[in-house]
Amino acid sequence: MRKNASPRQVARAIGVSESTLKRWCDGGLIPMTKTAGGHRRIEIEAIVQFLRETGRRVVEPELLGLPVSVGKTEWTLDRAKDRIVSSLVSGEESVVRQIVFDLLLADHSVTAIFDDVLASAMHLIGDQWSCGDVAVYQERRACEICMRCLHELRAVTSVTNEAPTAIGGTVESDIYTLPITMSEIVLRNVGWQATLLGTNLPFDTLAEAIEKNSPKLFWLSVSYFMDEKAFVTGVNRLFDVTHARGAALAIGGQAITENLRRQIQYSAFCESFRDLERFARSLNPAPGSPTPPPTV
Ligand code: B12
Repeated sequence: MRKNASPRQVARAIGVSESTLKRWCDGGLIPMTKTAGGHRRIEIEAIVQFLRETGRRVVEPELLGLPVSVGKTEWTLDRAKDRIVSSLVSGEESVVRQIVFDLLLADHSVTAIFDDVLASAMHLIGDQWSCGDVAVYQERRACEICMRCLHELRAVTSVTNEAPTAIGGTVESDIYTLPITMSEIVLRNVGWQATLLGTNLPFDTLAEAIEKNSPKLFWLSVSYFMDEKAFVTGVNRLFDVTHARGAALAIGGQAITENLRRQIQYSAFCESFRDLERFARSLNPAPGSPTPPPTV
């Protein structure tokens, strides 16, 4: 994915005249930067936000570094999920990228894309793996394709330096990358300076990260752990460290059972990324967004 483009490229990509686009930029509807040489540049992230808010269609997406087939198909979340399952299993990465950006540009929320499409798709692939219809390499390739898509989505969700900070990771022996990466993007999308520490991290270093960085929010994704007793002790220690700094601990993940929830302390248990978004907004209400431009 490219980082920015010229007004001429953006105008062609969204099917308007260059003078109209420059008027929108000068009117503050689309943030714009200038190079040292005084040339106007527009961040792809700003165009994606503008298209989502205005519902305008992209006509030449490749000029923005997006898949050439983006913006030509209307998707329901269910139909998108089914198409993504078959594309992930067969390794058709460009189809997965196209659908994810179609949904994003059609202004589906990031949490809907994660909870209702990508996570559900991976659940179905897990079921197909467990009954032998999908091979291990297909499941792993699907994870890699999803991760590359997530990195592109992360590239179009930047945050300001004033934003409150959040750090997160997974505990020792938990090597699942998708849920923790999705959590980071969900938090960045609602205005948090969220940084993913990584997977498979001992409790000692997670506690040290909280002590050294004093985030306002610490999040844990738990898909797997080796020893329940050590896990419970570890999470309660992290809760004490965050609580002592007036920060919050949000936790989620399919390995957190009802029985486990009764043994661990946390500020919020999140069944889904929608839950995480709601909790993150309650800690840091988002400022009002700008009004959309008149149709031309
Ligand atoms: C991909 C995958 C792997 C990959 C992961 C690779 C990677 N790069 O991440 C690898 C190879 C690591 C793997 C390993 C194993 N796996 Co596996 N894996 C899966 C699979 C197919 C998808 C997982 C995934 O990413 N899902 C997508 C995420 C986004 O969904 P999610 O985790 O459910 O998250 C949702 C909620 O829990 C919540 N959430 C989750 N985390 C968080 C965090 C926060 C902060 C918040 C707010 C919310 C939240 O929101 C999400 C959206 O709704 C699942 C199938 C499934 N049902 O998920 C099996 C599955 C989880 N694996 C399973 C098993 C058994 C294993 C192994 C033990 C197999 C083995 N014997 O080796 C090992 C464990 C190894 C280890 N140490 O971790 C079983 C678990 C059964 C059980 N309940 O215990 C499953 C269910 C497969 C199956 N159908 O049997 N696996």
